[in-house]
Amino acid sequence: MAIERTLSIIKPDGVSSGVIGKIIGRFEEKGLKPVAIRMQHLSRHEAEGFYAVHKERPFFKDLCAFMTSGPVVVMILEGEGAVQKNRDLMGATDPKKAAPGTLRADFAKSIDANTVHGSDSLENAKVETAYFFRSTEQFSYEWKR
Ligand code: IDP
Ligand code: MG
Repeated sequence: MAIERTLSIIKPDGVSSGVIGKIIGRFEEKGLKPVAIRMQHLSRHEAEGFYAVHKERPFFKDLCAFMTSGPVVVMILEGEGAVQKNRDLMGATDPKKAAPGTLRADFAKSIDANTVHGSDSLENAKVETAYFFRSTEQFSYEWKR
């Protein structure tokens, strides 16, 4: 499988409940390496731009309000099949439906406060990683391979 890059966000609930380290630990255990990372309090403009694909959905306003309610951790994860691997580790959008052992089953409180974001396709991963990080902010493990 190809080496991919995907965007992960630890949402405000994950940050405030003190599980940043546990979440990143799970990624690293499964071979997803952070190659860019930053803590940031999103502005409304930044959140609305990021979630623009959902702007017609009924939950858009609440989603943007939640995502700007406190700091988040944005990061790029690199690894074999990183896009799908990250989605598998996250679990279903609604934590009540997320499989046991997934991040959302273990840490999320509700469908709004569902702890993590992950790109849902390689195409979206390219757009989303570029939304938050310039190429000069992305580390490369090339020299180790
Ligand atoms: P995903 O995060 O699992 O990819 P999306 O469908 O892309 O799910 O939705 C983006 C985010 O919007 C979700 O993570 C969740 O926080 C929120 N969301 C999605 N559907 C609902 C809903 O029906 N009610 C409230 N919030 C929702
Ligand atoms: Mg999504």
